[in-house]
Amino acid sequence: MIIRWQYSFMLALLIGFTVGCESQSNTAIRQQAQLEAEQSLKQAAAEMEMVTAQVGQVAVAVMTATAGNKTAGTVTFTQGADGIAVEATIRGLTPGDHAIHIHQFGDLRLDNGKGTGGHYNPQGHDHALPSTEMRHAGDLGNLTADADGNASYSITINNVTLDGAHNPIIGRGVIIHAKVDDGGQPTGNAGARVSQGVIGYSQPSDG
Ligand SMILES: [Cu+2]
Repeated sequence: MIIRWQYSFMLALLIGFTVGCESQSNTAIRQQAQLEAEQSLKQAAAEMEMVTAQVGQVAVAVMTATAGNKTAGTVTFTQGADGIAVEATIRGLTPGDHAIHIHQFGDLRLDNGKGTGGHYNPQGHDHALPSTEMRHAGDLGNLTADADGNASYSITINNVTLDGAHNPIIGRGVIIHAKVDDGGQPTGNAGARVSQGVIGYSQPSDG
């Protein structure tokens, strides 16, 4: 009799314990799943916010002449929803076409522009003009100077970001060359570097 009572008691305890554990662990799993779902939602929202924040962000390269040249001006990079709008306003060129590239380094210590290294090409593509999608990330094509040596050039690119994960360009160099970029290998036969600048964050305008 006593044995049977003890046995029933133990059984009841065991069942109670097992059920308790199960419901406890189910609750824990549910809570964990909920937590994870909330976290991934929050992360997605944060990423969205970051992309939205980057739209409208502007970077600028102030271009100065290399030794023996007088080519100068500005190149701005504005992040839009569909890519980066590049706008160059340059003076002091010889009339005609001139290559414009993003080069690897933002190092202007050499007065011949060579401190900026080669073309910015993180994906290891062949050199090409912007009409070719697979090209150096820094291949911006050519700007055309008028008879007075002034050039305005606009191009929208989506193979780089200002400071995102994909081919970031902030802190890198911009070079304008003496000659036209003919799209040839390895770097378009564009000749000497007549103007150099570094891509930096622009001061937000008050307006
Ligand atoms: Cu170049």
